[in-house]
Amino acid sequence: MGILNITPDSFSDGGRFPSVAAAVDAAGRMVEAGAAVIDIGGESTRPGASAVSAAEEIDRVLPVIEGVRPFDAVVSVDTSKAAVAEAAIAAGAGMVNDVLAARAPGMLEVLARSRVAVCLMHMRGEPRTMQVRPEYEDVVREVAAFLAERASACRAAGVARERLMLDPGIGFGKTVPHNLELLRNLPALSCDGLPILVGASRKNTIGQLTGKPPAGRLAGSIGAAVFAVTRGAAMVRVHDVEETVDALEVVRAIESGSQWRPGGAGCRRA
Ligand code: 8Y4
Repeated sequence: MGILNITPDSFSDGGRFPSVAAAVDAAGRMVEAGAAVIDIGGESTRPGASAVSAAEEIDRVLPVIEGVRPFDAVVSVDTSKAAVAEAAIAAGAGMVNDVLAARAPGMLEVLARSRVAVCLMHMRGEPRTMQVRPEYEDVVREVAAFLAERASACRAAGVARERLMLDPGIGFGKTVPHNLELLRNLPALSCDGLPILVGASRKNTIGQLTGKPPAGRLAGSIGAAVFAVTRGAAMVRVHDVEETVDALEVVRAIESGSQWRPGGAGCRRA
């Protein structure tokens, strides 16, 4: 899953609205590099980021969804708002990536009325305050219990289990040790075998471990992605698709006893 943030400071062409063409180009490069999913988000979830109205979020993401839809990848909309999810689904999104795990008003109903895939992510607290001394008695059990409860809520609302993915929410109300413990225990997070998505790319935990600013976190992020996939993650959410796909392809070739042929296309875009 390649990350495409559509906020006024990303892809800005100087005006009030971000450049749709630049965002669509970036998505095309990620698909070319092997992304199966493009995650399009119009609201920053960073601590201290200002809230965005549903109408503003729709204005930001809809033209990009329409531009990315023709590509050979699933369009995911990164939103917690029912109205944004509904508009994105109508515009062709095939997945809703919801950091609130369908707790916002109307979201369960929108998801139930659709046929899209859904990622349910764990967040402790809310973005503004979530990093203020997060505490758990047993982070793995608590995150697993939350994800199981949200998966049940979705199924009770009419979302088939085949449409669900779970995500521990690396960095969302967790210390570095919490994040590492979650990564070490991915299989324990998967309530009856639902696929797991992991997003650690360039996050603060990678920075803490390497001492690097966000721009220097590529190698650390690849380490986390490779670890997550070898420990059972079905998908990783990353900024650097080409580099991560290369790393994962080498790992896959080694693990499979190598189906590789010189000069072949490898497994990329299989
Ligand atoms: C540098 C780079 C600093 C990235 C901070 C960040 C996840 C997610 C986000 C995740 C799922 C982020 C929308 C936070 N993280 N969705 N979204 N899983 N499913 N921060 O881990 O990337 S946004």
